[in-house]
Amino acid sequence: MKTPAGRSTVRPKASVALVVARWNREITDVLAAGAERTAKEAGMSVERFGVAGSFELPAAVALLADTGRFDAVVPIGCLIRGETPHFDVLARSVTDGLMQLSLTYPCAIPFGVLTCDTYEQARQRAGGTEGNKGEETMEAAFDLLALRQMVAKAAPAARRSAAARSGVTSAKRRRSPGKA
Ligand code: DLZ
Repeated sequence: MKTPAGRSTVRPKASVALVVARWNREITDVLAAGAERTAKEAGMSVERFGVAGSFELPAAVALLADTGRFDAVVPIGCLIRGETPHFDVLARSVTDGLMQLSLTYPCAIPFGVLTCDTYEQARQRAGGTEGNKGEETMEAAFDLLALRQMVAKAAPAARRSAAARSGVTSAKRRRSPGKA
């Protein structure tokens, strides 16, 4: 499923929601553009939504995932360490919130939130020396989508072999319990 470069070769046509935090907008706009470009190049449709800051990302992701309209919901944000503990509190709660959602919903939910000590570090990760992490975030969503597609294809075969192991044939399954 992966090329030597580590990129998923399976590119299912998919519908993507991009949720972009406006805090540190000069950074998040570049990340979002990278993510959107990557999705569109793969033939996916993209709808873009905005929230005030990274704190609002998990709530927005949950709302969008609940609609059932999207194969992937991709949060984009940028947290930069300040002089108060705010950064650590936000970084932890946003990360935990998004992780929890990614385990709860069947749609692909990658992590597109930069957590940087300095603005310069963020800039280097938004189209600078460290690349564009928005593109990488979208690629991560592709991998999850490809995995989902693979598992969905494998599921019927897995059920058949499990049934065969337990001696249950489809004929037996079709009989009503009373006639067994
Ligand atoms: C309040 C705040 C601070 C201090 N720093 C950031 C940040 O670096 N990146 C970010 O995305 N948002 C920040 N916010 C805003 C919060 O995420 C949130 O939007 C507000 O507290 C309103 O709920």
